[in-house]
Amino acid sequence: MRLIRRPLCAVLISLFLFGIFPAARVGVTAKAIGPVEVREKLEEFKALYPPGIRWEGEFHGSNQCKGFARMAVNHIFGQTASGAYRQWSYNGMNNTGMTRLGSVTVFSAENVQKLLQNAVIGDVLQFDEPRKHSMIVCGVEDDGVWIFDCNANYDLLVRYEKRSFGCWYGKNCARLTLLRADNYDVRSEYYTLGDVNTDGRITSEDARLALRAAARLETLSAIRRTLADANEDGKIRSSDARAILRIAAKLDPTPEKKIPAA
Ligand SMILES: [Ca+2]
Ligand SMILES: [Ca+2]
Repeated sequence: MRLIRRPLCAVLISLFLFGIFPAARVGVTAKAIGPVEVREKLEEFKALYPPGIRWEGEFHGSNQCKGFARMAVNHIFGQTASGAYRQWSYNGMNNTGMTRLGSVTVFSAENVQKLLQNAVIGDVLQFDEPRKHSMIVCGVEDDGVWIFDCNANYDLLVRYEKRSFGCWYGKNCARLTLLRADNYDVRSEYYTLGDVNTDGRITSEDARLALRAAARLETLSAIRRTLADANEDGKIRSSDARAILRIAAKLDPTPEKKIPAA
């Protein structure tokens, strides 16, 4: 029996030394998460902590707005590969499991919109000292950003609302920083043709946006123009709005075509 065990041990030791076994253990990264899963996890979190409630809890050493935002981020993206809870500093420079994407120091609507032009659902917006505040980005539109946060008005209330890019104009703090979980794979985002407002569903609201764009009452971003051109003839006309409305009313099937977000 010993004679059989020894060669077996030798094989196992060789495998270990030559890195065949450790390969699964060394350099492990947290599971990559795409925007579709982020959206689902965020909805799950919003159901647990719905807008309007007061949150007076604590999350691994953080409370108020930051504790709430950290709790949401760790719920969506999980802990880091080494098992640490995701964390960031108020100035956005000292982070765990988070990447700083950029900052602005002058809070004009233009500067904030520029900072947010590549922001996606699940990113974090962080104000620096002395009036620090943490927020979760839930979507960026042409005229503002959807925010999910807690204690925005020193009342511990959870809020989900659209705020204009200029609403922080004149804010007395050092900078506003955009951060993203380091296991976020934003490139896996795809939109369905016809989903003009990119909320994951095709409804009459998408048809309305396409019709407004056709009548030049609405200026759509490049990706939304692509999504609004339902018949893919390169122009946005009322016929596109009609096609989208038919899909919304289930008279036509949902298009299979997916448009990459980035
Ligand atoms: Ca939609
Ligand atoms: Ca068209």
